[in-house]
Amino acid sequence: MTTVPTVPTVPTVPTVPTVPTVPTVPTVITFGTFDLFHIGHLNILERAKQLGTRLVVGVSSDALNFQKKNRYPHTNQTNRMRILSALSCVDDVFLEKSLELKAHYIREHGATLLVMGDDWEGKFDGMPCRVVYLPRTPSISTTELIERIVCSNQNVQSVLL
Ligand code: C2G
Repeated sequence: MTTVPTVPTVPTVPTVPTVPTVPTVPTVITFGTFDLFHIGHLNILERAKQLGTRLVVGVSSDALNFQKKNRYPHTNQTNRMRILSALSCVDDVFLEKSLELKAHYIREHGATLLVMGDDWEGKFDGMPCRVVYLPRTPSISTTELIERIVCSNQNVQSVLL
């Protein structure tokens, strides 16, 4: 009888970094692709919402993602927007079509605080509102998830062949 190797288990939920103490504002804005939605995405959205009354999310379009990363997201923009809209911590979503339009989106949505993960530290300092970079959730990313899935799929294939 063939034994199927065990698929490596997903590590337990990574430690959630704490939110810096800043006064809350009426509208917080954040941006991202949020492809293959995972716990790191949920953590930053929940922490962003804690900093204000309303959280608006700019979801990078499929085309913008291709420009940034030279590949299309696995989940298309319509479904990524639907997933984000369904979250209780998210009040509004819109499509982010260009990185150059960030200041315009911030004004359009009346946001006074921009929240991003600290992998973007210093990148948005010239924006027309305050910017807070929150620590990323460790040990999880869309790229790592894809690698883990491919690896476990290869393990299963090698047994079946
Ligand atoms: N994030 C996090 N912890 C992780 C992974 C992601 O806190 N383990 C945060 C990122 O720092 C980012 C948000 O989740 O603030 C969305 O991540 P991505 O979808 O990877 O965003 P990205 O494609 O980098 O787009 O204008 C949009 C920007 O270009 C961000």
